[in-house]
Amino acid sequence: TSSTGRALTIQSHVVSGYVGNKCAVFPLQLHGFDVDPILSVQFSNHTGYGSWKGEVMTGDQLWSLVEGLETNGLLKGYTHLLTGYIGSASMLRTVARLVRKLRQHNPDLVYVCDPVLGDNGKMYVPAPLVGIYRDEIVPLATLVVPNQFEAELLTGSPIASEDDAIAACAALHAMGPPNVVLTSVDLDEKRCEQRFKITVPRIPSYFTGTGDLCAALLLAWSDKLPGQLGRAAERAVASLQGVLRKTAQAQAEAEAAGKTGIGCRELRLVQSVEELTRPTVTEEVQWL
Ligand code: PLP
Ligand code: PXL
Repeated sequence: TSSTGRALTIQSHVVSGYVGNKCAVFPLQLHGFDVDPILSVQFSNHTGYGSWKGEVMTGDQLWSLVEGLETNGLLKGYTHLLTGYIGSASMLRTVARLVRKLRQHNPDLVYVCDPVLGDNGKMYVPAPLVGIYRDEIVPLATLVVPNQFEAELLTGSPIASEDDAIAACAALHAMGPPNVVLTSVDLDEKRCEQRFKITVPRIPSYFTGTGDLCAALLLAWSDKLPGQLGRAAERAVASLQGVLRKTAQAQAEAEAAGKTGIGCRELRLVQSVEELTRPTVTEEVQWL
């Protein structure tokens, strides 16, 4: 366990609402990490609103920050790197360079990679990013956390059954990462590389930022519970479900009060300190 973890997190920033770094920084701070955010985009709000304003960071701009940190000896202390939504090929290739540089400073750097490509059958980044994640990024990850659709894109195989999900995990392991967590797997049907699954109830609502929060929580709990990814995932899932239940309740209250804007759907993160730090585990790991 580490109370002195230092995490660099490269993800979206939204002024209003909770996705990307707005989902990662606060939970990681609650878990005792020094958190250094880099903003891969700075948008007014998440793209689910249909319109937004703001800027996308380029690979060159990212590298300039890296050089600034290095010049001042600030690149040395990182124990963790977390990456989420990255919108351009140049930025993603620069991330690969950055991982190698961070590992020169700290060979034990833990890299948690959410290979954000899309969800529910729809891509929301340019298509060439699939090959870059597969060939250049995933091989560098300590823990990779694709959702079902992202795992399908990265492995090139559809996931329709539990056997397919296990095969996808094996294919992702074969690319390099020692730890793999598939998220939001939705199947038609209802060993020392340890395999587990966690079955959770579907909360009938619509959320954004869940994947981002999930990746941050997996980072925090797997640091607290080293070598026990199943237990760590159990707590991450419990925290996530706690936040989503609280959010769904707030959404229902907003709706009852006649509010309909998409802003009412934002995660109630700041209101969920207890869920984030002391989750009640109700869905336990099932070992496969
Ligand atoms: N949606 C829900 C309800 C989830 O619990 C999770 C992950 O745990 C995800 C989505 C994954 O999201 P993403 O597609 O953003 O990675
Ligand atoms: O939660 C993923 C995400 C990240 N970054 C931006 C987004 C979204 C989801 O809508 O809009 C900018």
